[in-house]
Amino acid sequence: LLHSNLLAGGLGGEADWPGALATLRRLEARSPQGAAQLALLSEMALEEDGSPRVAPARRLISETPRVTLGEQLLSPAECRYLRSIGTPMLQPSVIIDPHTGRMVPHPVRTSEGAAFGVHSEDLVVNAVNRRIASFSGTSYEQGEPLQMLSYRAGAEYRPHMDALGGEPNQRILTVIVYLSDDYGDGETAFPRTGFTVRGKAGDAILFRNVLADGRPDPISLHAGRPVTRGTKVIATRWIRRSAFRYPPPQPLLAL
Ligand SMILES: O=C(O)CCC(=O)C(=O)O
Repeated sequence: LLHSNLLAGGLGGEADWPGALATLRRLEARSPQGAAQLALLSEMALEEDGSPRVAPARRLISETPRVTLGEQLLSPAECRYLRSIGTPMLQPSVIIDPHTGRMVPHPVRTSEGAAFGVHSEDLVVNAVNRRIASFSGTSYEQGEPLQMLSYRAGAEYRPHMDALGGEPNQRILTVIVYLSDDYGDGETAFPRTGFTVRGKAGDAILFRNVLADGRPDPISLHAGRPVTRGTKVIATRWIRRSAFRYPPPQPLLAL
């Protein structure tokens, strides 16, 4: 399974979607997880490289901030699948400490989160990421690992910007996909203009984090309002200006 993930993601070599699919098919009979992935993939209309054959529909729902809605970007089965593989990996969410650059828990973000990184980006997650790239008019390579966030009653993500201070390869765009909708309140809010949005499960929103000159756009300040009932689950993909690379391991940074 890991081999097929790496082939699809192009880690350690050129991305090879047909090779990744063939590897997964060989495992189908003895791996329920592989079979579940193939069942979901068979419902997607994909190009040879795993990207969608038809670009997802987009609708502008706010001018300031400029927010685009992708209705039913993910199917109910895809939302269920992401929740089922992400939930066992959930950890308390962290933020980047601006003074030390380290990831630390903080009351600004009381959700739990999981990242589908190198080892856990399976072919379904990979195809979802390629669909997000098509929806946002960017390349698959520009995206950071897909993150799942889960907010129980009382949890929130207070107003913040996704753009990073002093980062040359800036997070220019954010895509949020709603993976559940049976919860109270918990809207995504843009407090500078008062715009709020709460997608149905499967819907996605896209917004820009930087101005035309590349500096962080203050209008992109946004929050996940406190959830009052049930569990809100979303998937977020932060999209960089150019291809995203994992930072070098800590010991290299300290040299
Ligand atoms: O929970 C939300 O609606 C907002 C999430 C968010 O701010 C983010 O993922 O950057």
